[in-house]
Amino acid sequence: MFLWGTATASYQIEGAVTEDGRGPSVWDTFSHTPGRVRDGHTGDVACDHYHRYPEDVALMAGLGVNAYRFSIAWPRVMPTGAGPVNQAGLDFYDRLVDALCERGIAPVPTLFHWDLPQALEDEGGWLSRGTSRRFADYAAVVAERLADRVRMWITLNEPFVHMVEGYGLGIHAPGRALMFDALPVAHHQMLGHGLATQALRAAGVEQVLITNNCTPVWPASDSPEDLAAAETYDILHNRLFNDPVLTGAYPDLSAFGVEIPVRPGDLETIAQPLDGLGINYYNPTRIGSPRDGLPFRFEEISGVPTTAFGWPVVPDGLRELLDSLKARYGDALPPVYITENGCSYDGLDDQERIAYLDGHIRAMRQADVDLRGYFVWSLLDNFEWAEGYHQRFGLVHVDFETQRRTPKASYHWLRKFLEAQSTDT
Ligand code: IFM
Repeated sequence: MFLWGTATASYQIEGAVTEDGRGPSVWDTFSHTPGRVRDGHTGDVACDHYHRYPEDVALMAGLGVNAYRFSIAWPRVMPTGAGPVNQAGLDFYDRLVDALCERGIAPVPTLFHWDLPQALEDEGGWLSRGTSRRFADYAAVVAERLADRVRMWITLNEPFVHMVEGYGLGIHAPGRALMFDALPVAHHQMLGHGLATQALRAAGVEQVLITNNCTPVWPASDSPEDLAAAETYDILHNRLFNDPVLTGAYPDLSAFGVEIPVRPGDLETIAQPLDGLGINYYNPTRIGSPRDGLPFRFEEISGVPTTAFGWPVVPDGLRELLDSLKARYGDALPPVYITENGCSYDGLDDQERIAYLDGHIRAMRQADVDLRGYFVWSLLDNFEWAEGYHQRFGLVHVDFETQRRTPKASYHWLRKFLEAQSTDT
């Protein structure tokens, strides 16, 4: 059955950050540090989904989706990232999974969507190899509780974005600005993915995926310098995270001048067979020749509409991306799930979002890949990281003063669209 779903993440919607034994995450620390998040917004309350999940599940049922991708907050389950398990935290996901199953909506949890327990960050976070092992231990705990009802699991969300924004540029938690010295974070996340996959399999899990944020990389021109820079950026953004998982090898990272700490056996652990590759697509990236000490420079994509975030809207980029994955990995490419696609726009009559979703769904259907699912980012307006509540990605509007949910025009459009689909598109 083709999965049609919506996607969210724990810190972006749950709130209740000190309730029922949850420990602090790097995002609690970061958002409470003045100057880090626009207007000092935090995820303390967010969409209050921790308490309002029945209403949110009802909204999904009304929409007609058959799957829901959410993430599990590691610090709810293990408040210090390791050691004692907080059963009350697990109970929340237990209730959520039951509520979804009752409505015929397949739960698709992601184990890590950036809210690392602060205690683990204090020991080096993803710069430390120990975090990979801790991640597998945590995966085993969650699977033990939920695997009887959850068929499909996602290990990591967007390890590229977490490495670059969290550890390279410091614009996301944990706020480290190490530039390319952040590259070990890629390897430790990949190793964590491999170890967690083994733990999930040992717990009897049927389907395991990883979700990568991918972008088609467009060279600014045909000049050899621009072409080489585009290739370098493609390695950093796409291949660094897809190659080891799908081919068991890292691409050539010499352009970044940093060694990654690979030990014997790591690549075999990382390249566990997968049941699908999750792809988050938002826009292509145009890259030109090196500048300012970087081996590439970003160039604006002009002549196309942009979202409220200023991101270029290029639906065909999704087809291009999927076809390029097939061309690169061939039979090693497992079934593909679009685990996120969406846009930020204001207003309830969000015709731009309707056009965005319609265009991207049409484009993905033109790709020559084994496509098995599509999840809209996002069900609700939510905490958009360093932008706080300023970027609204939801099919459902949230009034953050009252927590009132109001379905937007795009919600009603998607409901009709889904009604018209046969179950196995
Ligand atoms: O909100 C994020 C999400 O957490 C990860 N993917 C991109 C979304 C929009 O920026």
